[in-house]
Amino acid sequence: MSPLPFICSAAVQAAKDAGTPIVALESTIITHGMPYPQNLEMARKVEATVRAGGAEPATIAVLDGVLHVGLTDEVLEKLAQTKGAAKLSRADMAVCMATGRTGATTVAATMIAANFAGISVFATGGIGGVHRGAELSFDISADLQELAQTSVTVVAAGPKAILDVSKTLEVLETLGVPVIAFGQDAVPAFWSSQSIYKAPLRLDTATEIAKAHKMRARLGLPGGQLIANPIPANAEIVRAELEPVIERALQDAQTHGIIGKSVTPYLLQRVYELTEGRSLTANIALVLNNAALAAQIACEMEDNKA
Ligand code: PSU
Ligand code: MN
Repeated sequence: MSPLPFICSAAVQAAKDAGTPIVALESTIITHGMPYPQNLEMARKVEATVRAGGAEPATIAVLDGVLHVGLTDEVLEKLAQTKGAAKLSRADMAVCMATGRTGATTVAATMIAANFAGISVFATGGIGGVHRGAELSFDISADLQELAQTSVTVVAAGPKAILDVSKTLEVLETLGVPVIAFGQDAVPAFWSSQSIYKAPLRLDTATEIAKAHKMRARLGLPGGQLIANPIPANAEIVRAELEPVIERALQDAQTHGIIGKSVTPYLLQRVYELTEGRSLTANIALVLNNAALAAQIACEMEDNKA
């Protein structure tokens, strides 16, 4: 057994031994972000997309107290149907492991595990950020702090549109996190490819993204990069259509007194209901798109090791 408190799946271990690039994947999106069975379908397709891109997927979760880097299909299937899994961020991981429980990793916790396992690229849907009304609720995702301190390049479709995108960008700037739009000037907004905000940085190739990641390390800068990869145009729900839906979901959350960790899963579920499932179709499309780019970046990281 590994002296470090995590286990690599046989496939991930083989990739490590062979020097195959690896892409980390989170599990909260499976347990708290999408309903079954679409979550399982999504998880499988994301893994297949990473493989098609020449990298090995490593989905991360804590199962009965053990941190797993890479899940077998059987485990993935079980996790997708688990009702009581905890949602693990930086604050929760150690307690979950110490008490032998099962939990899914958020962006923050997945970054910690990936870094620990020597994986530098991670694909997800959207990162957590500053919630609307945070000036009153103080609800700011731990994902932002994690990006500031853990050296993993995270490929996402921008901050989730349920958030305050402008405040999220401000906090990321304060924390010194590079927000890099991929192939366009605007920050993408999760279900929509465009927001009204110009991204602080833009890169157009996976090669440059990998180079920038390594340059940060050479400069001794801690922390990762956020690659904001727009949802493909044919899958997006445009902003004008989505905004009233988000407003309504936010009102409902307030009426029902939803706070803390439950806010994001509640809002995603409510937007899903209010768009009659279209938000989920878009969510799956953007995750797949991010997985493909993450695989390219991971391959580039390996190529120019120097
Ligand atoms: N991306 C998705 N769906 C999700 C998430 C991301 O497409 O459910 C999850 C991620 O795990 C992210 C979390 O870290 O939502 C943010 O939660 P919070 O706002 O409570 O920090
Ligand atoms: Mn929160």
